[in-house]
Amino acid sequence: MLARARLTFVPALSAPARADFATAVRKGLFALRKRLPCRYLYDAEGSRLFESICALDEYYLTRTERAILCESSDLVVSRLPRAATLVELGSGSAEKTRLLIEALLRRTHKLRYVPIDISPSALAQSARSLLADYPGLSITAFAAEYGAGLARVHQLHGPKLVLWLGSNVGNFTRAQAARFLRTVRAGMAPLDRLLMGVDLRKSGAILARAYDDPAGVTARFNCNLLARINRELGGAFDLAQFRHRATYDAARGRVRMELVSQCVQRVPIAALGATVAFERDEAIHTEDSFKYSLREMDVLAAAGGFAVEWRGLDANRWFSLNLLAPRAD
Ligand code: AVJ
Repeated sequence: MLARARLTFVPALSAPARADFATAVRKGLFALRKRLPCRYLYDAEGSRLFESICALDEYYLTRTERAILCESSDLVVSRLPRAATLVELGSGSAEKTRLLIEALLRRTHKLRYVPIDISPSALAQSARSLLADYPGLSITAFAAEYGAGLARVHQLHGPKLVLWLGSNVGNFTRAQAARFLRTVRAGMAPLDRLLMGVDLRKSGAILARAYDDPAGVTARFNCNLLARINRELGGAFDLAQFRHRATYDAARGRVRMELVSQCVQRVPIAALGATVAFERDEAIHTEDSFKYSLREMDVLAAAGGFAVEWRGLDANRWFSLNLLAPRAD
């Protein structure tokens, strides 16, 4: 009961989420090159599958970022004003966030945490578990996409640390990432900081295993997008007739994920009143994951209006944690 008083849960403002999904599916599957926006991967089932990905040995990102955070959360926190609010974009399970919450609570006994996530189920679950573990914590949770979430962040008073972990930036093209950072920057005061976890360029073999694991968890995560169309829009996708494919384009520093039709097929989608036709080997592009060199990371920070104040790396230099300070301009 006490926990409830410390939680404010703000559901998504736009009620017609289903209509958005239908519109995106119609637009994406009737395009010449089929594609679906990756944000729709994260319904309750997709968020659960993503957590399973994070636990895979092959998916080095999560444990590597956690290791860097483990070593450096006190140092990061020491650079912030005392009363800072902790904001997180795409908080998911917020497991790694605990390291920062604990570091902040070592300095002050009260802390406000403002997680923003597209998945209401992941948000509610993580909030409940954090409140149970940290009596000094209060949470204002926003079930929102980045755009709507940022508008909320801009309304917050007082100093803040904004977290954008897990290399979530990878879903954006480099140009979109710079634009997004400028939007984040616009809502920040000089003493506010952005802590950004970014996956680095590395050998294609390591990336291939990370994005197409032998146990098939990533394949299930990707295929869940078709299952979601079946569930929510009355689609008739036979998941056995699609294959997960992840390819690394080293020149672009981009892992691309697709669902590849294994045969010529037609798939009715009731809510659209339409049928989608597939050639054999025709692909639906579902997600990109861009990787950065350290120099590209510097360029991105500068393009977003930030200076890299501190950077943490693992011994392999597979992942980077970047503390960004808004540049005066
Ligand atoms: C959540 C976007 C960081 O790109 O590594 C993992 C998503 N997709 N495996 C990533 C993902 C397939 C993940 N991000």
